[in-house]
Amino acid sequence: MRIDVITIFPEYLAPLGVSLIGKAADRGLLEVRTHDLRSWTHDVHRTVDDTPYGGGPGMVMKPEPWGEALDAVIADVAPESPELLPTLVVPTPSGRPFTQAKAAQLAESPWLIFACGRYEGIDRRVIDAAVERMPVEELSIGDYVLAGGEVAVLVMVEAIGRLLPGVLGNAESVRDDSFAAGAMESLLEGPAYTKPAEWRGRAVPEILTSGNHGAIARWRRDQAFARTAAHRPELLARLDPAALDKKDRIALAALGWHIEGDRLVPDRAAEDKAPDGRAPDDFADQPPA
Ligand code: JFB
Repeated sequence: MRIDVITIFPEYLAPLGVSLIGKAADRGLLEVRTHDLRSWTHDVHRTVDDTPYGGGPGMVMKPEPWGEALDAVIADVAPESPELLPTLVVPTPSGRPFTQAKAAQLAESPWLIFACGRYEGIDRRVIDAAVERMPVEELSIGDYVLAGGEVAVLVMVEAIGRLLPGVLGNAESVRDDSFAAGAMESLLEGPAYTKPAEWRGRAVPEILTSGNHGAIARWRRDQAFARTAAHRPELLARLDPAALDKKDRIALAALGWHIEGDRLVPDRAAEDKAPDGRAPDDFADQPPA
């Protein structure tokens, strides 16, 4: 996979040369090129922003440097594959959610271009024009506001990169990850343990040292249900009951969830809330303030 990143802060992308993604690049599994947007400006101040039409706070990124940057990066296609069309990824707080499924989809693309905005974002016409030339994905990494797209690109490239063939060792399969398509699609991973078997008086759960691989898999799945019920109950609500076996249903019943028609629902949705609106986990240990 080839990845181009256009930004006014190329040094912000330095982490892509380190660790998992850096090693994958060293091994030729992906190629990351970062580009300074200001190299496509022509004024002495290398201006990339201007005041917003219609007024309002902040600045907006000017379209001209972006247009020239995208023209240049797209034209820099490898001679052996002249028909190759990149997908343009634009991180933005108003984008569609960047999910594990989206990471897996983008990992299938041979060429991604990431456009990092700053200020209040990029002039809309840049994206509207790009849509007529290539697939464009406007994506958000979560419901909070960053100061620019660079950190979102680090997040997305790491999530995509670890899915590329050969990047993870066989020992670190992505199959059991939280959100992985299949058995973990709507589940969070349970706890992990390593040696020593006892640390500061705390023993590793005995089942994990039993050597009974069937029982261990069952215990791990039960732990995943418990973790998901506690931290992300809305994920349990989208589990497909048809994909649940008898032991799954027993584990979920113990956590206060049952099947109603073709949906999984909490036993007592309204009553599960404390009168002051706190979730059960919040009042388990402490009295109300
Ligand atoms: C991404 C960005 C800004 C508009 C823009 C460019 N989940 C996320 N939160 N914030 C961003 C994001 C993603 N992906 C994000 C790109 C840009 C934020 N900004 C700052 C602030 C307010 N409104 C500029």
